[in-house]
Amino acid sequence: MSAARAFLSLGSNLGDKQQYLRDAIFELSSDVTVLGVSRLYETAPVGGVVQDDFLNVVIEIDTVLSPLELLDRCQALESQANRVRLVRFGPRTLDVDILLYGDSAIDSERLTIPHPRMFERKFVLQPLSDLAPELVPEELLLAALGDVVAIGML
Ligand code: A4P
Ligand code: MG
Repeated sequence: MSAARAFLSLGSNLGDKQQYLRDAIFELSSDVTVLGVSRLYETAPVGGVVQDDFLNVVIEIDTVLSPLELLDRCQALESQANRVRLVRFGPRTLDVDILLYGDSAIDSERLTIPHPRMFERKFVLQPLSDLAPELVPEELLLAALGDVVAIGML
């Protein structure tokens, strides 16, 4: 299978957030090529659950994994980070979502690409625009939800 360029969103709002993000990228780099990492953002929680602020980044990768293989890999990273699913949209040590996979459009039981909520969320669009501004129209970025502040690099 030929390689595809994909974008992943990583978020954490429990424990040593920065370390969870670093570890996930380090782990991933053993089987995908990490092409870029956005700035690190501190972001207000979106989705209605009262919880601590998140740290969010977006990474760009080159991968020979299929979309479902990549999802399995992302979910394995979440389990490794001791993530326990208690509340939908609620606190988590690590959330890894596939935003875009080449120009694929997928709508299956386990996987929807582009990620269905990415275009309304500033914690996704702002870091994505660091890496690929051509993919993020200015109007969408302005209309997107949630406060985000760049706090440096991971
Ligand atoms: N799934 C379908 N499509 C995808 C995709 N493109 N990437 C399925 C990853 N997973 C995908 O996800 C539920 C199911 O979505 C998976 O089993 C997979 O088959 P989950 O990660 O288990 O559950 P979740 O994260 O609680 O739900 P979901 O729907 O992923 O939540 P979101 O939309 O990711 O929201 N606020 C800030 N500031 N920063 C954040 O990072 N994150 C969330 C989570 C809410 N608010 C936030 C943040
Ligand atoms: Mg998720």
